[in-house]
Amino acid sequence: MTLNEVTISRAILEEQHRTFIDYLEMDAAVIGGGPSGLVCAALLGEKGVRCALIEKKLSIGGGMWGGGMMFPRIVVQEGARRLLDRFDIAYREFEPGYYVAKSVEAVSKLTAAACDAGVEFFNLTTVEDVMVRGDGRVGGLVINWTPVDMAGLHVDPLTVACTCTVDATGHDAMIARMIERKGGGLPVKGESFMWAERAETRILDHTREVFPGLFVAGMAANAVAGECRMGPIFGGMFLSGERAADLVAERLGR
Ligand code: 48H
Ligand code: FE2
Repeated sequence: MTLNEVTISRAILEEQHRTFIDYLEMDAAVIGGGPSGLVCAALLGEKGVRCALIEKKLSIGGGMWGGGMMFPRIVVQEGARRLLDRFDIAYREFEPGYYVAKSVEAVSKLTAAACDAGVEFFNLTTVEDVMVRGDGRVGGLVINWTPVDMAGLHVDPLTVACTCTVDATGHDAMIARMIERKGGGLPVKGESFMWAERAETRILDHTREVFPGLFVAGMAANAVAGECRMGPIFGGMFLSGERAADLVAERLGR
């Protein structure tokens, strides 16, 4: 057999176009491939929800790769240890209740779990707007290639429809802010000071449907609520992703 470059090109184009068309309508879209989005997408996939994860960057993983100040380690507290176990992420007990894991392993294992659960990944794709119609719900997303945005090119976007959307875009709570900017009546307070104990305890209450069809997870949940940040402890991100998956699944009747 001789390798044909055009066949290679056709394989990539046909496969990805079919997937894209398949996901023009979906149950759930998770925006952002950081820790909360990855956990949320993986667990939604495991529950049988047709779910896509949309990530604007080339790589999945968000702020987890860099650990704390570029030391590629994350800390997870007792309450979230079961999720390290569930996703087979190795860890060491540093002191009672403080578990330390490798950030590269954490990203990789969560990504692999989401792949295994059937989640489709759309990387290099930026959500630039949301669709809100007469029913007052977020019913779809307006997307474009990230390089179009980066180059400042005037290229109009495409649209996908989704029953539920999860804003897992981190500190900036990008999706919630889009609704706020357009006068949708969703106030985004912005995150407050570093206070790990408070931020990690309250994040689960902030992980909720903040606008019809829009759920917030991870740092975005705290940012919308005006809640504190927590630094490089990731238990709250994992637990918030899990909570968001439960809420979305419940909404979809799964
Ligand atoms: C598509 C987008 C868009 C868009 C952004 O920042 P993340 O890692 O988010 P979380 O909430 O899962 O995790 C937060 C954690 O990493 C962190 O920063 C912590 C715990 N900080 C505490 C502290 O005190 O600093 O990931 C968000 C992802 C990123 O990969 C973005 O590229 C992506 O969302 N994203 N994707 N369309 N419009 N906006
Ligand atoms: Fe952060």
